[in-house]
Amino acid sequence: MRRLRTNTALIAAVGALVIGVVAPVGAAAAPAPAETEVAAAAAFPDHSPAVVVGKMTGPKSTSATDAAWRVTGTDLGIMWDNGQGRILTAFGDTFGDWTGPGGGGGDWRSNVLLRSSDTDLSDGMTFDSAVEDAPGHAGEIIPSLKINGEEITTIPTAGIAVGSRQYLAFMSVRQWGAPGAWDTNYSRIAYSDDNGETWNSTDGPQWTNTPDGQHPFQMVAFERHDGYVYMFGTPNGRFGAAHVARVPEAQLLDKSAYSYWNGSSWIVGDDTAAVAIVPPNVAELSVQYSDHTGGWLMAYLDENLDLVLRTAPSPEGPWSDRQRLASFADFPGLYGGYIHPWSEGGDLYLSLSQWEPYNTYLLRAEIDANGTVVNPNLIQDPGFERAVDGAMPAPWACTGNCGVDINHTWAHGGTKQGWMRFNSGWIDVHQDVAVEPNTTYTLTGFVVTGGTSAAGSIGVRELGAGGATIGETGFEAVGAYTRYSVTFHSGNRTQVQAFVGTHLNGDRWVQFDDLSLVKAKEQLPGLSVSVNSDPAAGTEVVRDDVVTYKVTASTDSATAEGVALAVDLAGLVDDATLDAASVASSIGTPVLDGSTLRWQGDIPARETLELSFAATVRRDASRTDSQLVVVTTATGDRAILTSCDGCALTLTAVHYDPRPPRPEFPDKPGKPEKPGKPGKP
Ligand SMILES: [Ca+2]
Ligand SMILES: [Ca+2]
Repeated sequence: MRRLRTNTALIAAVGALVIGVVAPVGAAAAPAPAETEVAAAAAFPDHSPAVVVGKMTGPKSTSATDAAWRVTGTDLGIMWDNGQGRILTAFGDTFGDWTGPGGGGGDWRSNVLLRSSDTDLSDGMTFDSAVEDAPGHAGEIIPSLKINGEEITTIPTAGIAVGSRQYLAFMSVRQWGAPGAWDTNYSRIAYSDDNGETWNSTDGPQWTNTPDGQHPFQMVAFERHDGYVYMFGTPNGRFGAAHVARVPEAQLLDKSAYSYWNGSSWIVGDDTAAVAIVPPNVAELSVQYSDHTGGWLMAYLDENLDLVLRTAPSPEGPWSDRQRLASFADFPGLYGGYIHPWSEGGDLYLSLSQWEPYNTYLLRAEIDANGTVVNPNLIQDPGFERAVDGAMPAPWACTGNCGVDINHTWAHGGTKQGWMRFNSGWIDVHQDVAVEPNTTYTLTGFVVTGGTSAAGSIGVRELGAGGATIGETGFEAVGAYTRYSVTFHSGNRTQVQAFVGTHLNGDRWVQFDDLSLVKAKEQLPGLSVSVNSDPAAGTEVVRDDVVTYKVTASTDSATAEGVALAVDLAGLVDDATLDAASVASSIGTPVLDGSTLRWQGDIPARETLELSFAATVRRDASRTDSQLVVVTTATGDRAILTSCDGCALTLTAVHYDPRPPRPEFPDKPGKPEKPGKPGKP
């Protein structure tokens, strides 16, 4: 159907790729990307820096819009602040009975409107209400004739509030054409004085398309700034340039009050004066004035079918080079990419559409104060969309039985997701990730499970077989796709292995999709702990031996950090006697709490806490479990544990002293050896 891309279009788009490595804007001022980022970009062309935060619409979406309002398949998601504490979000052609792939199916509405008061976008975007035409059914807010060749549909392109009035620009689409092409009749502004519940879609200003189909304001983007509403525009379809007009915000419905940028000045009332401010191909653009950069941001779908970002000091430009936010390679069939108006402080949230499964996703990218895209997703092929068949694509790898499903009803995003399945033992899917040392990161993924319940986890560990876990978060029986996150600190590492894994108590499967590993917004200090004993772990000891233990803890913080240590001695004092007088620490005072030695306090910057104690092996040690086990756990008020060497430390008590007898206390002679078998003749 309409925006469907053919395979030919896809191949042509890939062949025409010109962006290459993401180009920084204002290169002189922009800091060089970290080496790991450069290496990642070089190793994996078309990598998408933006991450999937949540699914906005349809089945498995954050607010289950399919069940709530019969919004099962939809696209676009054009968002604006209604000036009353809510985000209004307009969607395009919407189907209650979606048959896909792409737009199509029963219960068709040309457009719908959902409202959101969600201020925490970091965990996805929820919707509170919809404009309904029946309970539980989102209604069409702008009617359309639904006659092909006359007016097949009416599609929202931009929204803005001025005072308590809501304005929505829409295009009257005469007919859909070849991939990326369609013909509009006109662009018009509808308005609502009841928070979007009802709309006047007939009386607002209208920009009728020209006979050649190249009128430059058929699809528009709105942004308010300095008393004006700026209206950025492109012709119908995806192959035109961007232009800009502006109108005093109180005169938004007065077409004669609009002025058009002609390259040097604003020309009132003459839309033919408008010149291109961004060259083709610009589609489905979205523009925001950013307090973070003190400039303008423009997101749109470019001719490579990537979602890109440009920045400018003023609406008319000059606009920077493109930076990729999300690629066709990672998000096949992507389009749209509308900026959430509550994006701030370097967070750039966008609604991205995917043709299959014909729904919208909340993406997050991060920009610095220059508008340069920074802190990209370090997971490659995060949604498994680069898989060419059912095999797990590199750089993903499996321990055990795993693969990729190609089925949009199973995937969280796009049409593919990872799976693993088996009956017993442990299985996991993993990817090595280059990281910067002493840095806080967050790993996130969407997981759903089935079959016999068992403990699973998503996390990071040391590279190599049996690598120690650095950080993880657990899951068991997960009935619907659920978002799991774990924040960890890289410590002294330059690589970690991200994984999703599960134990198995019987037939069990786990599906997972849309993983991300990014630098955390809040950088936290790392806490390193190590435990040593004398004699060392693994040594055999005998009665009356004295074992001394030393626990050290330090952080990489520039300030004092609150830390709590718990040294569980239960596995020691059943075999040895703690020498209470030996308990000492370099800072503060440890407390013996039952069989747990606790220390709590602040470790000053650049200082190391040393906690020590000693125990004497009892005569009956070998008649107990013979294992002298000391287990140490550590937590920080802010600091994250990065390593815990020797935190499970074991020595073994043996009955007979394997060493030569000491002359002053000779052991009893042992049993005489049995005579050996006589040798064969
Ligand atoms: Ca939220
Ligand atoms: Ca996917």
